[in-house]
Amino acid sequence: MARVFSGVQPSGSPHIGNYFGAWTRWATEQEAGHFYCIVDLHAITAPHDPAELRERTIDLACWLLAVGLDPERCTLFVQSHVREHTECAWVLDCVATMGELKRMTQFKEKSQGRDSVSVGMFNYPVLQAADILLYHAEEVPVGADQRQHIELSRDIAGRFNQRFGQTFTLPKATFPTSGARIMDLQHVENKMSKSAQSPQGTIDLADTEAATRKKIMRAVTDSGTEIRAAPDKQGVTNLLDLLSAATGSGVPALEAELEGQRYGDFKKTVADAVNERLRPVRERHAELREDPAAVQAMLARGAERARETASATMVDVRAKVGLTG
Ligand code: AQP
Repeated sequence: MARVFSGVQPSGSPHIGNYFGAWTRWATEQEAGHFYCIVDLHAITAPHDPAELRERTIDLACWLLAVGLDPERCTLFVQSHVREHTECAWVLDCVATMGELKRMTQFKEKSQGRDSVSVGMFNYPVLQAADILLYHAEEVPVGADQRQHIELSRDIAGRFNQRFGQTFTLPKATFPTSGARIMDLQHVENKMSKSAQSPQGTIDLADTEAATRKKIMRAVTDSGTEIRAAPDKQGVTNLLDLLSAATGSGVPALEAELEGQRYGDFKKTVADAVNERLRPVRERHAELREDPAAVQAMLARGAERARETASATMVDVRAKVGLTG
């Protein structure tokens, strides 16, 4: 079985893009040798409120448990609890190049329009490489937006191995068949995101069923009538992808099933499917929120387990690089 690592930032309210793009596979494929991480150090690369970050970290852990991650079957932990991540990132910073980091499209997008951009935001793909490489992950289940970062991790690992001898496993990204890139419901050219400008375009896991329905009913479509996936029908294509992710049916089968339906009825079908899928997750999340101390204790145990692997990797890395500590 492949070793797996994947992470999520506690940088905002989690949404259905996170859920369908990454988390559903985390829950269904989890087993020993899988590491799932709340990457809080990534969340401080942009301006943030410390109290909010603390609160969001616990809340995110509750969502991951609610989705079905089982700390007895996999390792769930918080990145900053395992100091080896930052140490490894520094070593990899000395292997990565400015040129390759400058090519990262997510950095270009996220830094656009900001007066000042932190060094952390620029080199966070290197910290992400450290996250993955510390656990010798072979597979990284992510949404399509992360493809370039995982390729960078692979390049950095290969270069390190060439320079210092075989140390790191070369990871590869894996993507879901549907829901790999859920788009914003109002601005369909942008991916759905925690930091989206319009809350109407993003369905948060924490939204009520009524709010979810309202957002889907108001989703941008087009002036046509056909329910089919096509490059000139981005809104409809996105809703079909969402329905496919929520129901497990393929898009061609859905197109055949929905033929002749009006957009309004189609949207109702999508809203019902999404709400149905999220109902048990939302209910379980509300229960877990009642005992934050238990969640914190579970995260401490996860960090202990993660540290065993991460510290063994760093012993090897230090020796390979020539550090005497
Ligand atoms: N719209 C999306 N569709 C499919 N997958 C998505 N993911 C994020 N958005 C979508 C996947 O969710 C996982 C965790 O993402 P993250 O929180 O670590 O970072 P992100 O990709 O930067 O997510 P956001 O929502 O866009 O956050 P902000 O706005 O804070 O940057 C990843 O596997 C990601 O691919």
